[in-house]
Amino acid sequence: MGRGWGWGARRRFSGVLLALTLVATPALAGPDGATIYADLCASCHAETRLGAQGPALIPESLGRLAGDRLTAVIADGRAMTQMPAFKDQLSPESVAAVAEFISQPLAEAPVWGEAEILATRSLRDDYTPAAAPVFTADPMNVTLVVETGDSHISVLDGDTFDVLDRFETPFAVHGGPKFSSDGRYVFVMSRDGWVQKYDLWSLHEVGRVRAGLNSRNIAMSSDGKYLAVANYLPNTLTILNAADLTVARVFEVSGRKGEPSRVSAVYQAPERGTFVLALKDVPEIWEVAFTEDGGPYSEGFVHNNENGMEEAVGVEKGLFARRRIDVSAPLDDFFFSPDYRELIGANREGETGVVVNLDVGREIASLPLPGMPHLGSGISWERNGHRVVAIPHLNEPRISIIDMEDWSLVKVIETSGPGFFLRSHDGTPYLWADVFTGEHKGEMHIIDKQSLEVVKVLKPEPGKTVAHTEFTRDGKYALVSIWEMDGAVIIYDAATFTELERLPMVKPSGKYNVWNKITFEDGTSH
Ligand code: DHE
Repeated sequence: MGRGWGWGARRRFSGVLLALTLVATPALAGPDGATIYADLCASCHAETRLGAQGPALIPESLGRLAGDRLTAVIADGRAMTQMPAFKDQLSPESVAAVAEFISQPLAEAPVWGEAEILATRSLRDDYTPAAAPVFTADPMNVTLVVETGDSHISVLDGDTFDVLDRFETPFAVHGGPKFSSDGRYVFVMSRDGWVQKYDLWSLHEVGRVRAGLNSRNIAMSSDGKYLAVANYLPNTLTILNAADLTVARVFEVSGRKGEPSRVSAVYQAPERGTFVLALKDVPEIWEVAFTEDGGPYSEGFVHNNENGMEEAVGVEKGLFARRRIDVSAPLDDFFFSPDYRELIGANREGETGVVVNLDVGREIASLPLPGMPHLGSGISWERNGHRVVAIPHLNEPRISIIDMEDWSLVKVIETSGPGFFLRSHDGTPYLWADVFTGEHKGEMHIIDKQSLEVVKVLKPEPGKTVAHTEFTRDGKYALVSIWEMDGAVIIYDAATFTELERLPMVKPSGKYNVWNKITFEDGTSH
């Protein structure tokens, strides 16, 4: 299930499989998942189940891969990966036993500190940094397409849509890759905690390191020096030096009273010189300074208390000074006002969202947001002199539009199904909203940003998942994924919605334009 797991090795295994299966299936006790795992799976996924050439096989990583979906992967293998099919060698009972075994939590929480992280760090010895881009295309209009089907990223020339390079990524890339502010380097994260650095001028990988064992997302500091990695396992925030992928700091994440917590997500707040993260198991937000002198927090964090009086809230100073902000419930997902003074957060199981003013360090408003709001996909723009934010809901066919000045609900736009991603651009009057699940998963809604009406529904490939849009630097073209193994990226004229071209891709997911990302273009994600 990963690099290095060859067919030869699999054939060597098959000769002894019958014996192994018999050993693993005593007549009375039934098959023993642990023994089968040790015999057949550990060579790729590690005895610890934390992953090696193949991905980690622990509940945190398996996520929604449970029940029939999990047994199907073991029995049938995974197309376009090194994961073989075991159905000819294991009985359905043995497959179920090993699925049950890998679905159990690890007996002990693994240690993953600086030493363990550094032991995984590898820099490519065939990499030489180029003095200038090795291609003639506009480096600011380069667009990356993450192809999750076979763990690759295609690097597209945003003018001609030619593929400049296609490089291998770690398995299961999640979230948006993060660019250095000059657009030269990009950092990619996988759910197993691998962080990969790639040089967009040289079109070459620089190296990779495993910053966590199960990770959520990454954030790049605006000065390009640090990369924060939000982890579920262990309960840490890892801060890497972006230059060489060494460890700058590992924060053990726990609440004021020492309660350990996973990190929901981390983002950079450039105006504040901080990383902002939410704790998933404790009702706290953290702000961590990334400037050498602690920037605005060089004297420690202060905030205005309920009486409007300034008071010190943290004694930490300087680089990586940390401030804790209490919230009423742990936040799964959040979004910021463009000046990063306000954070809009939600707990996906709740019915409301909250607005936290980061300057004063407390909640200032609540919002009606039922139906699993996906704030991480929120986008904002100016409408009638007010900034509004659009938020999709993961299990309801609607998009909420909120006024960011008085925090009122402006409109709920009905769509044909629950969506995952929204995208727009200053150069277009429309926002593009997908439907990710259900019978209408092939539909893309085009919504007028001023009237808030759906003006068109595109159905490029009925029955297939059509999702995630990105624009070219000028906003003239929209790139949309047909999110299937035999998928494609469709190039649309963003003004007429005419399909211009299809680029064949292997389960393309997110797409990221260098310019739109590094300039925080209105309508893009963090
Ligand atoms: Fe994501 C971004 C959380 C499931 C594909 N997703 C994000 C971000 C968060 C998040 C916090 C923003 C991070 C960033 O870019 O820095 N995602 C979650 C979940 O909590 C959820 C619902 C459950 C989970 O398993 O973690 C979830 N996400 C998924 C998927 O099932 C998707 C569709 C397929 C996959 O790759 O796992 C998926 N998420 C994405 C993508 C982005 C993303 C493609 C980046 C979008 C962008 O435009 O920036």
